[in-house]
Amino acid sequence: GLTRIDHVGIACHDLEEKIAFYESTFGLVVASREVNEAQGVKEAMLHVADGPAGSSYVQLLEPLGPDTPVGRFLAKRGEGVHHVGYGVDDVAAALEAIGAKHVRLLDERPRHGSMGASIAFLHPKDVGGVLTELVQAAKDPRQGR
Ligand code: V0V
Ligand code: CO
Repeated sequence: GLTRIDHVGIACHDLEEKIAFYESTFGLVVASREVNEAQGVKEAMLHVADGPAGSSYVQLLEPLGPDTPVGRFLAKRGEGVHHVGYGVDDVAAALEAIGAKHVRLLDERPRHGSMGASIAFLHPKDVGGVLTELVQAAKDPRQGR
């Protein structure tokens, strides 16, 4: 099952500007920055809190170009909440269980996510309009979570 909210993904035009906003407004601290070519994003994770099931973050996302998931989202809807990422213990097992319930999987197999996580997305049209990400954190705590 789902163990926590791992992160809320927020689409923006200017990553550095939004990082500065979250730092100065909420006092959040950047835990990691990464360019993920496969996902078409430059992203930063800002640490919010630590809980019994792991940590939670705000993920700020700037598109690498207009023809990417976040680039298309910004053109259509503008800046704002892009996806919710839930923690799971085993993303492959979660995909199998959820795929059996007529929810379309955007990823048949886990892919590389922020801070060494294994991630997979579910189609927003099958989750009430919410792009939903499953996140299995890296086992090695040095990788962040
Ligand atoms: C698109 N739609 C959304 C949406 N993006 N609805 C809710 N939330 C979103 N974020 C709607 C859109 O309004 C359309 O509905 C419909 O889905 C098809 O969208 P589209 O404009 O054709 O856009 P596409 O071609 O980008 O397809 C949308 C999907 C795509 C969701 C299939 O963006 C995708 O595969 N996303 C998964 C990968 C991803 O988002 N990566 C970036 C984050 P109407 O208007 O026709 O009704 S990477 C990340 O989070 C990482 C690395 C991490 O956490 O570690
Ligand atoms: Co994400």
